[in-house]
Amino acid sequence: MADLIEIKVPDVGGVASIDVVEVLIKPGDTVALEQIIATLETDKASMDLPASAGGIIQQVHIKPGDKVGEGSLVATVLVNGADTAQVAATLKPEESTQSPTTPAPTIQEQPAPVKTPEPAKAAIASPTSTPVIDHSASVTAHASPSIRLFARELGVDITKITAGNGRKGRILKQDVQSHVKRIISEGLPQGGAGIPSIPTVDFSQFGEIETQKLSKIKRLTGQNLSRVWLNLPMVTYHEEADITEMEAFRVALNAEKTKDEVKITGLMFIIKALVAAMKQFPSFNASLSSDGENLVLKKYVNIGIAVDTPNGLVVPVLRNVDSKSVNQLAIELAEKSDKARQGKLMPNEMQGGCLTISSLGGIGGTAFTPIVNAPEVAILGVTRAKMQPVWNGKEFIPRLMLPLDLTYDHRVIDGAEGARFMTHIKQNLSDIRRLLL
Ligand code: CAO
Repeated sequence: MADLIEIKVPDVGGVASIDVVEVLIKPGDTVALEQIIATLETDKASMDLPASAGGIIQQVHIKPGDKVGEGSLVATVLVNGADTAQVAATLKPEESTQSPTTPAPTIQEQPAPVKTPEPAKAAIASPTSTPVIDHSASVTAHASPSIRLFARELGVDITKITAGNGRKGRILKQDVQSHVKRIISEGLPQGGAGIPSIPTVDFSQFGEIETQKLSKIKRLTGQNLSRVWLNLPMVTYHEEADITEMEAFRVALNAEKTKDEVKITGLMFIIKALVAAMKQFPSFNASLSSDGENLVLKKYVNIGIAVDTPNGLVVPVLRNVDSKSVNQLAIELAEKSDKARQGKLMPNEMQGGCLTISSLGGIGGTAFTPIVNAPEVAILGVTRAKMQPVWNGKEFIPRLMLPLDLTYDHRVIDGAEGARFMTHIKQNLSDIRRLLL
């Protein structure tokens, strides 16, 4: 027995336009009744969308970035014998009258007429706490709305609970309770609690003013940056790399390119040098567990690149950069930064980063103190290279010097390790042949 069932967006309180943030299913997946299949978001709320039928996903009709409304088709599910009984619970009585002996159709067979169960109520968790710069699963807490609500009532930031005891790490009530107990017993700061707020000032008393709404990206980035600032003990270490030879090589490479080909900027070599240093110092390719007890070491190397866009800062992630050439990285970054500036970057293209580079080199600067994109443990800042007189033991010679700034989480990286890491990057940039070693 088999039947095709449509899963639709339920009534979410009259909201007309809902953003699809994450789609957790693909054709061929088997889903259980009530399994979360997508995350939706409005201006005020984040929602887990449960499957209103269990079975095999035939087609997924939404993708991240789509806008949906009540009744929008989310997916079509092929429900087999056992699962039909599950659907029956959510179907109107007249919709659940199938013969239990009907064999499941193959893909080639004519599909059974599509039935639409009552859409399950979307699970609402409001307001969302998911930041735009979301590079780790730990930020996207897996918890049901009731648990999110429970956490909020206790003033707990649920993203601090990285792994729950539920199925697939889902956060349970007892996980929230244990987290609170730990905070109380250890006296750990929750972030921001008790900090006096900036006073509200009526600026119009001093002259003409205009109020502009911050973009969504700026608001969410601001929340994330404040959270990091309050939670991480950060140190910034400054260094300079002699890139005179690297720059000559880069200019020569670009001279060989046609005008349609993507040019190589120094950033590509910086990515390469950073990755080499991360391989040498694995604690830089890691995240601290929320209880501060363990370091999670990553065997993959994905690098986030901060991109300046008209709507604010976004961080697309270049994946598996250790297996990509300088040319491939240049092409990929050009594509991703174009997409970012057009606001077309998908949420999954901004996730999974291991370390971030914030390069202001195209603009200027001599040094700055970037903020770590936690739960990453460090961020590399880059400002503008300039010719400087460098003493070679006998005389001053003109060399192109690149300023680098490394901010790291001092709970994970100590000062000496930070200095060694930067020395490694500096040596590799000063003589890029070392990157072959
Ligand atoms: N020193 C000297 N020149 C530099 C340089 C540096 N460190 N970095 C870049 N340049 C030059 C490039 O070579 C390029 O020169 P040409 O126009 O002659 O080719 C020019 O500056 C512009 O480079 P770019 O910025 O377009 O390219 P990029 O690969 O260096 O950077 C990107 C790409 C996406 C990182 C950048 O465009 C960007 O958005 N930067 C801003 C990031 C930001 O806002 N960070 C702050 C975050 S807050 O922590």
